[in-house]
Amino acid sequence: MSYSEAKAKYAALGVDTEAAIEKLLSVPVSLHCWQGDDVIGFDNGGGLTGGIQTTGNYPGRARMPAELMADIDEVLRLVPGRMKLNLHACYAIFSGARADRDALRPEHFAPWAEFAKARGMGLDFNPTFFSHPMVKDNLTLSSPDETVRRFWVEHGKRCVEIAEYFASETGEPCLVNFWIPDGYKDIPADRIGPRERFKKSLDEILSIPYDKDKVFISLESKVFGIGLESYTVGSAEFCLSYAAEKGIVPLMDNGHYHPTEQVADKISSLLLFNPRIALHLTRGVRWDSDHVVLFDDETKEIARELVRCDALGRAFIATDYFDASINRVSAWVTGVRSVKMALLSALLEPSAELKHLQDEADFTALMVRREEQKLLPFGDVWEELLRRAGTPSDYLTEVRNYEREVLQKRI
Ligand code: RNT
Ligand code: ZN
Repeated sequence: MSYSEAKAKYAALGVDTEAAIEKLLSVPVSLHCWQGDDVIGFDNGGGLTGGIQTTGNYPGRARMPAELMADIDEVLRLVPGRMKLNLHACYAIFSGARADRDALRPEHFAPWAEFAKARGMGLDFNPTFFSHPMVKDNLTLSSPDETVRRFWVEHGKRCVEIAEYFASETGEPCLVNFWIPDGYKDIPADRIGPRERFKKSLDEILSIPYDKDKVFISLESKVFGIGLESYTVGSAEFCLSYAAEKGIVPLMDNGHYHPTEQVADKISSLLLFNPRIALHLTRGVRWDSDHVVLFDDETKEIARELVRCDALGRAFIATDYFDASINRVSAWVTGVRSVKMALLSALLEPSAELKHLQDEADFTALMVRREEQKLLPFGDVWEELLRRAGTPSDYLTEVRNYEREVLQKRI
């Protein structure tokens, strides 16, 4: 079927495909830089800690800034619409002397600012509270060791400054997301102590002045990590309450809840109490495994909620996964395209009619209409969008060429 026929089919339901395509192309998705190198970065010995894990050893991992940047460029060529780039502090680039995490400065990220500016992209940022010797007994901002705690508070402050630099350089707001791995493998004897210290540390970090129109600080909760199964300092309750009290942004990662919990269902509640929300889109398989995001029911329902709640302008949308078992560029592209496909399909939903059926309690018709919609020619609208964005449709061929020309030569 051609796009014009698809357009007519959607129009019959009152859906404007032109408006959907235009809207989708304008919504930025923040690309996580860490899919390209298995969350290793450039400032440490290469071991990933913090209760997260990449699995697989597919060849071609980016080992240095130039390789990671080249891979990101390849991804950008293969995904349509607006993008931001989401960096972690461990991706600092040192031209001269190295700086530890508590001494990072904007200059250590100047090549990334140049990279983003040259591509017309905004930047987001994350302090890195893992893969570092100052993580003591699996604790950072909640450590009872004052030297450790202060080191990480300093790191947090430096990262807020770097986020402000990114925002000034790119002219786009920068989301700086705080996630700490802190927790215990076994049943703690003191649950409130670490949380008190975490709260105090965050208060200290937030005490530095920053431009609230340019820098948005978010806090990401979690349920558990590997080796940290019994207790997580930054739990959902802690992070939501803290964000609400301080007026910062709550961030939900859809891998960070019990498997039957749905982030899609949580979005509306957060939107009623927070001007902004942030999301990490991932795919947990039985646990927070960070598989590549797919165009699946979970992702589609999250996208529908964002659209139905008219929240695309209030949500910071980012990807967050790491698969080292397949071509990493392909993993990146599949995940980002899935997010964008989910958003486009949400924009193509005749939501006014469905809401009406719900309010009329006509659940029979609601079910039938929803099932019918699954057969609409979504693929033709997506193909048209790719064509307009100048994005290749068959990205597997492109990825294979890149693998042959570039990735295989890294061995
Ligand atoms: C870990 C969190 C966190 C990280 C990144 C690398 O479970 O999801 O967001 O994945 O910061
Ligand atoms: Zn995350």
